[in-house]
Amino acid sequence: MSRAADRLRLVMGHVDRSPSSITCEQTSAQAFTSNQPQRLRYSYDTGLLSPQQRLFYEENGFILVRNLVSDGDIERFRKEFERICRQEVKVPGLVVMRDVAIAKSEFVQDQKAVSKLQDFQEDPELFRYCSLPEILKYVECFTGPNIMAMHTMLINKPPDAGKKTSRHPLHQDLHYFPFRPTDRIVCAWTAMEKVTRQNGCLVVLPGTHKSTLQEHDYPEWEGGVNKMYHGVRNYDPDHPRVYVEMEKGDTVFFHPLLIHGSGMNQTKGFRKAISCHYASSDCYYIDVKGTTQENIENEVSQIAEKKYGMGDVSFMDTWAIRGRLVQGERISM
Ligand SMILES: O=C(O)CCC(=O)C(=O)O
Repeated sequence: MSRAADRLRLVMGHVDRSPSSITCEQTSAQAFTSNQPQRLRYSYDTGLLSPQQRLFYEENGFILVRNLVSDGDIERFRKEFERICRQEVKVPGLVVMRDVAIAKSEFVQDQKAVSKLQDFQEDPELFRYCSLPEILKYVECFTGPNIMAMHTMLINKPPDAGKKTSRHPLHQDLHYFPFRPTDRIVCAWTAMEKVTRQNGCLVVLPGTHKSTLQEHDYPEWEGGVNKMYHGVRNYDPDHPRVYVEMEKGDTVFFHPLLIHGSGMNQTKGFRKAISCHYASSDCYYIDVKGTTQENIENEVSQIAEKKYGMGDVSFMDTWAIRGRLVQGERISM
C-alpha cells in the first residue's frame, strides 16, 4: 500500500469512519504531504462519497459524477426551456439573458437569442432539477442536511458570433454571494448534452478553492462581455487547468472559491447545462460594504430595484427572496 493510502487511513480514522472500511487506490491524494492527522475540511461523510472522492475534493475543489441525471429528466428540462423561449409560460422572477454579440446583431428569434435563464425557482418543471434526490444526496456531503437552493441557471451557450463573447471569464462564484461560511456552499452543474473543449466545457484551476476571494471586475475584452460576467483580476496564468469534458447527465460539484470559467463555443450548436448553487440553511448573511464584493453588490442592487420596481433592495434581500428550502429545515437563511 502506498504512503498516501496509509495516510488516508489515518486521516479518515480521525474523521468519522472506521479505518477498516477504507480501501484506497493511488490517487491525487499523494500530493497530501503533511505528517499530522488532519480533518477533512470541505466535506462530510454521509456514507456516499468514497475516501478517494473526499480527498479529491479536498485537494482540487471539485468532483465529477458520471451519469447522474437521467436522459428523461434532461429532455423535460430542455422542453421547458424551449417553452419559456417561445413565451408559452411566464415565470415570475425569471431573468432571460442574451449574448452581447447576438443581441447586437440581426434579430434572432426563439431560443437562439437566449444565452441563459437565471432564477427559475418559480418554474416547477426546471426547479425539479434542484430537488432531484440524486443531486441532493451529493449536495448534502458539502452543505450538511439542511439545504437551500440559492441560485439557479440554465445556460444555453451559443455558437460564438465571431467576437469571443461566448466565453465565460475565469471567476470565483463566491464573488456573487453575500453569505457564509464558504465551505458550506456548493454548485451542481449538469451537462444537458456532451460538452467538450470545442463547445466550451467548464475549465477549472484545481486547488484554487484553498485560496481567498479575489478582486473581480469586467474583463477588457475587445468584442465586449456579457452582463454580470465579472472575471477574477489576478490569477496565475501558469496554474494548471482542467477542461472538464462531460457526457449528457454527468454532474460536476464544485466549491465557490474554485476559479473556473468556460471557453468559446466553436461549434454550430448550442451547449446547454443546468445548474444550482446550494448553501446550508444555517449559513448567515454578511455585509460586503468595503470588500471586493462591493462592485457586484452595487450592480445587483440596481438591477433588483428595476426588476422588483422598488428602491433600496439590498444585496442580501435579493438572495433571501430567491432562496428556496429543498431539504431539512430553514434555519438562518
Ligand atoms: O456554463 C458556463 O459556461 C459557465 C457557467 C459559470 O461558470 C457561471 O455561470 O458561474
